[in-house]
Amino acid sequence: MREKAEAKEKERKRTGGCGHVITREIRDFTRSKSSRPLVCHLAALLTSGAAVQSHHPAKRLPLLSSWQNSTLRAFNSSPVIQLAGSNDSTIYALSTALGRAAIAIVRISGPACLPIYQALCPGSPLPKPRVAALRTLFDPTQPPSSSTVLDPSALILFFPHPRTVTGEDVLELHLHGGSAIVKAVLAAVANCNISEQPIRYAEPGEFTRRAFMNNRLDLPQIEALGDILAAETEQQRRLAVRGSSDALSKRFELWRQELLYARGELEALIDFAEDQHFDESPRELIDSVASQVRVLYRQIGLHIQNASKGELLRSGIKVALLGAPNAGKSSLLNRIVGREAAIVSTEEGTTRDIVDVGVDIGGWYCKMGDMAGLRSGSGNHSLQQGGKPVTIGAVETEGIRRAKARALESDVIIVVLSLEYVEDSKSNDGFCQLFMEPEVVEAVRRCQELGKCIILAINKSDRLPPEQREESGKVPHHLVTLVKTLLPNIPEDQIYTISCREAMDESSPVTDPGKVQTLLNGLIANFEKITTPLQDDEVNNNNISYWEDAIGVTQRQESNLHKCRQHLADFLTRTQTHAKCQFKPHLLYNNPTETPHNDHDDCSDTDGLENAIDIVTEAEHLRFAADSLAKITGKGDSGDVEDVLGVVFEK
Ligand SMILES: Nc1nc2c(ncn2[C@@H]2O[C@H](COP(=O)(O)OP(=O)(O)O)[C@@H](O)[C@H]2O)c(=O)[nH]1
Ligand SMILES: [Mg+2]
Repeated sequence: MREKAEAKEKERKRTGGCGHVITREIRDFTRSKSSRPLVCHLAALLTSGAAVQSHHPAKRLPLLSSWQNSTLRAFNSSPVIQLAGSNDSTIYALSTALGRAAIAIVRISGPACLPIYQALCPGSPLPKPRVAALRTLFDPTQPPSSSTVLDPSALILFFPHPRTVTGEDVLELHLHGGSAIVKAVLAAVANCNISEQPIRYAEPGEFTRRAFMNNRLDLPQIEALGDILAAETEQQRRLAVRGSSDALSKRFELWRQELLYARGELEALIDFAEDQHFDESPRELIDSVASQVRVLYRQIGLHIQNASKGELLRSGIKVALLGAPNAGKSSLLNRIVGREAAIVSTEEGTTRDIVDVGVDIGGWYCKMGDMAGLRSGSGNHSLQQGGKPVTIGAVETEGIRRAKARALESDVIIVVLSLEYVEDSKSNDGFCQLFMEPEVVEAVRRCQELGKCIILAINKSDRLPPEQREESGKVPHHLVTLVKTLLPNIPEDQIYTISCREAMDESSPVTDPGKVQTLLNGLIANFEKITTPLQDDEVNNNNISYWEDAIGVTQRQESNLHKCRQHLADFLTRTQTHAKCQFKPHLLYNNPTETPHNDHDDCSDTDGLENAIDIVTEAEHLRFAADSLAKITGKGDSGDVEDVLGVVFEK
């Protein structure tokens, strides 16, 4: 039996772990200590502050706080990744926008920065590093003279490597921004003709790519850089600025190290279980690792949820204007965006398709969708609010279908109801009534079922009798009661009365005519609510900043977090399902492609053998999880940094 186990172990080592390729980090970790008992090995980690197995549950240090420092030291690997295109060429590009401007900046990066400077500014001393100096730029192909001047007073900055944006020597030429000057200087840089030092115009994203290659930026920071350049609203700017710090990258890397450490513990169990006397049973060790993995699992789950909140800031919050025809949806959109984005008409069904308008509301970017009004009716007919039958054509029917679908996929729904006049045949007079189209009520209920954020605007408040309007700042009680009869779950503080007509009156002495601004303030409060990060009080208690960083998780990072979490789930399911299983060292040497109970004859003395955990496979789940995190940061042995970079740089 022993011989068999040794043969298997030999094979396992040969393949780097039974076809499961043990990462270099793990192998170094486990093998470097192989001459020492596990106990010593763990004791060494303990002295360096690591969380190690303890008999006393209370003595166990929590994974997230205790694994941080020591394991980072133990595993700190910051591989220099060799990427295609990393060579000795010097690249240059116009870093400012094309077109006439006061200043244009040409940036040059690579080993030929100094020779290029000497060719453009012959005889002038190189400016002190990082100190701007005025220089005259000359055509490098001709002897310098007054007739070969390209720019009489350019500001030059030289940044010697490695502490530069790309990690290479960088030269910045701040030119007069005329397009002829820019063109002449770009041509001159290309003509510097420095032997054996290729100089070429940079590919899109190449400066950033070099920054990554030289460990000046990591992938999450590069993604945030894209967000910074694309930010149009205050919230997008804040999100991008947060992302540009390396806080998230450090967090992902820490988690990866923690998983490697957890795997290291399991691997050590595989390596030493047979030879060493453990004062902690394999079951206890696995339970301990599982409980730590569970904390990480929960934390990653929260990061995924917070990522979708960040996506609301990045891509915009989808807002739908839902209501019956003529309620004033298009009028409200126009009041909000401050221009006639949608056609306003008394003719019902004017808005047939969705009119999507991007708008910045209080710093939040929203995609405001004006849609066809919903109305009911059997067959092709519907009762209009005036009671007259109307025909709903095929186009309007499609518009209504789209409107309902858009509401269901929106983050926030503004339900526009309206106060309409109803003729009183007896008194030959009319009175004002809240109109609630059954189709609208039904659509709102469905949105409520999906947990959508709903805000209700009762439009045309100018039609209310003056005595009701004087209940300043409050929605008349009878209107709230009416709404509540059909939509009991709408909170009272989410009901507003507005008048788009009054809001149009620019000469009004009132500060918020028509109370559209009040409605918008309510909308902003909802935006704040839906974008506030979820927190886990057990992790980083009360540290809101930690969770605000989590909002910066991009879609690419989120999808890798999902994969990581799935592997952790697999690990937890397996180790929990087999909570009562037995462990035998020889099982730990099994080829993971074989099911453990294939070795019945080897383990006939083991109770509950069918339930035994194949520890190598479980350890593999942790490696896969760690690899998913490596793909986020571009670190480790995940091996597909090029693919990841491709995705990031495509943007
Ligand atoms: N009295 C009054 N009429 C309004 C108000 N808002 C909109 N309307 C009118 O209601 C009609 C329908 O407006 P519209 O915005 O096209 O409604 P939609 O079908 O919901 O998009 C138009 O004649 C508007 O002038 C308001 O606040 N007060
Ligand atoms: Mg309309």
